Amino acid sequence: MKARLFTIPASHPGWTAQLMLERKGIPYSRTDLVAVVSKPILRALGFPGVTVPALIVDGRRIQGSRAIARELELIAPEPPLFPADPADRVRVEEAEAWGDEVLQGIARRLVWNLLRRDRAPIVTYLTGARLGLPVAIAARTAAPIAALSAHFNRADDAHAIADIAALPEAIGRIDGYIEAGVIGGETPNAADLQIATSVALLMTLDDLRPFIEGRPAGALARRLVPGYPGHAPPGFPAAWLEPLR
Ligand SMILES: N[C@@H](CCC(=O)N[C@@H](CS)C(=O)NCC(=O)O)C(=O)O
Repeated sequence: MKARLFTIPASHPGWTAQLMLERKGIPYSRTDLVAVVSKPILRALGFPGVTVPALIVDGRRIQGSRAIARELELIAPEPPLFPADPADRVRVEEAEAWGDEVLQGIARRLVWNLLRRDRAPIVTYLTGARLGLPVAIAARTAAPIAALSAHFNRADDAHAIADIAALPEAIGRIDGYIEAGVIGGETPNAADLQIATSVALLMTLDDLRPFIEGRPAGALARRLVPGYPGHAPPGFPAAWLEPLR
């Protein structure tokens, strides 16, 4: 079996796809694309959409972290990413969908909002990147990429303020999933791997980490996603962080 994963450096759903491939023991190669430029490249590679993660496996093109989870489950059923019990599976799929549709966006917008105002930390998010060009050069082209990414992802200040205000509920929800045993078990499921990468990305921000790291959600991310790249010093206006106090 031949698998090739296309992602963007420090992409949280890209990291989810990687963790799933690794858990399944599927050998793969990884190509990191520069954000924004990734869109036409993915089209040229024959993918229907313009986002990562995107996977070519045995000639088939699969795009999206949730679609990839299901494809990998078919190709390599062990260890499972979904519970065998139908009711448990519904709960895991519901948590996974929330992680994809809600939590991912919160993390993505907050990071791009911060990097748009302070570009210095961008280089840290490129740690270990397989871009095919030196990280220092990629970092130098980062200003327009950060501005465009913030624009495409609607990472404006109004969204960032709302996203920070939504964090207490989001982290509480993850802690609730852990307490209910939906995620956080010994064998990570698709929802674990979907949610933990977004939490890991949020914890790269010094402004947010203190609010998350002592919580079950933070411990889950540390356990499942060690070594997530990126570190940004405080940068949000203090008033925005009021909901976290
Ligand atoms: N929610 C989808 C979409 C993922 C998504 O939006 N990925 C971002 C990177 S985290 C992307 O490809 N953005 C395009 C860009 O930044 O140019 C998934 O889980 O696969």
